[in-house]
Amino acid sequence: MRLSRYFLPVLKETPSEAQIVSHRLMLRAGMIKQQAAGIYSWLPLGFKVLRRIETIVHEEQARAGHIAIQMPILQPADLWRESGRYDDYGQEMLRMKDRHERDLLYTPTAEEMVTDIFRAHVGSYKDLPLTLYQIQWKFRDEVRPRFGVMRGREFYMKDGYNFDLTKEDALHAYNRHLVSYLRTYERMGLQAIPMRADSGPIGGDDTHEFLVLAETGESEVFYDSAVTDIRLGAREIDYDDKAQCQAILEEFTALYARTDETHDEAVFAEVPEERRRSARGIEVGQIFYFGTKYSEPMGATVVGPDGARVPVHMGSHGIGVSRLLGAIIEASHDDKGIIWPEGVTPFHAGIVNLKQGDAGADAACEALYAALSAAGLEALYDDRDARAGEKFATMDLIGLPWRITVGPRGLAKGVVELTSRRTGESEEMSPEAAVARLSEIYAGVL
Ligand code: 5CA
Repeated sequence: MRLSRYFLPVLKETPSEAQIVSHRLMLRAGMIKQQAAGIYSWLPLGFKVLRRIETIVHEEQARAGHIAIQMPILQPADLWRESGRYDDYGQEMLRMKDRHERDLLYTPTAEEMVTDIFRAHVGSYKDLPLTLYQIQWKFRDEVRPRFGVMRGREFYMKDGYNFDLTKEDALHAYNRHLVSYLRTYERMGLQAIPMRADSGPIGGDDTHEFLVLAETGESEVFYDSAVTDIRLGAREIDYDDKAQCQAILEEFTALYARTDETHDEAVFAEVPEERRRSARGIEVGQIFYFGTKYSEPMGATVVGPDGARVPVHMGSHGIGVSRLLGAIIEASHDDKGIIWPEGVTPFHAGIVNLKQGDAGADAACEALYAALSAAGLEALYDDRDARAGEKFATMDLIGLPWRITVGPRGLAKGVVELTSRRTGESEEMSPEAAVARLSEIYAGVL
């Protein structure tokens, strides 16, 4: 993409309405525009990152054997009356009527609708296990929408639902989700710690929230500092292997890590004092096991091996896809702007032409742009007729992890400069070597 033809409405001033750094940077980098409290338009740069995050979520769901569907945003109230949640959900649910005076609602989550799909089409235990998920807009009329996409009213969420014959199978689905979420967040350059939490309006006994530690997080958390040393890394995972998924869950949840809802001072006191931490965290996902809470009242049953009909065991599992943009920026920025992890960056590299209009520099930038593209890498080429300082400031603000700087002085020596946004370190090399280096870096990431 050539910057002169892109739509990147960066702001020079720091917007006064934004209280936390990720919200400020998303507005300044021209990623989002607020349209009403907690409701945003996604501008090209923000939309691109949202799509990258969404793609990682889809890939990891597919790897775990989960199947994508898409359910409607507007749902009939009658379905929600069957579970009792139409009345229970309270003011967070946005309700409306159509022209025939039928009650509709904007989906805040979708347990009822997915259960309706299941009961219409699945009747035998032989069709289980089954996990269906979607990535879809949700609406919750939050009392205090704030911090930009972090607590929106309209937000983008991955919501998945497992259907199993037995509690044991459903707990395997729970474990499988936990493992796949760990992988998902690590690919985004994030450490999200599973913490024992409270189930709220979704209900159920077992639930973990995934928290990214950040001072601006809305949740208060208590943990053993040793949990921050555990990584999933590149280990091979067989999602059908119950023992392996259970072992990983145990590895990640053995140490104390809880949100304030389930915090227990007496148990916490058993953690060695020097490892006891209380901090703040951003909740980027949550998994639930709730058994037959929805399947029983809604008649989602299957014929079991002995011929009798039994309600299925279920759980639901969410990832805050739009919130993740805020969480990643909170975890990865400096005073100049965003620093995107390679896994989610909107462009793989930026090209800065120090002397736009200089025939040699222009030709070298064009050649570099073409070579990166041929290598499967997308560059943002700053071809504006602007000062070098302004170009650098824009690149630093929007946070591309790598920048290639091209100017007549370097070209005379046959070199360009490759700069890491994270470390600020620069290295001179031939344009071909820069392309090769970036190909190598992204080969380990894509
Ligand atoms: N049905 C379950 C799982 S699919 C569910 O709705 N879970 S949830 O309520 O925990 O939401 C899932 C994730 O969505 C949360 O972990 C959080 O990351 C994100 N989320 C929830 N509310 C908001 C909001 N107002 N703004 C942005 N993201 C949100």
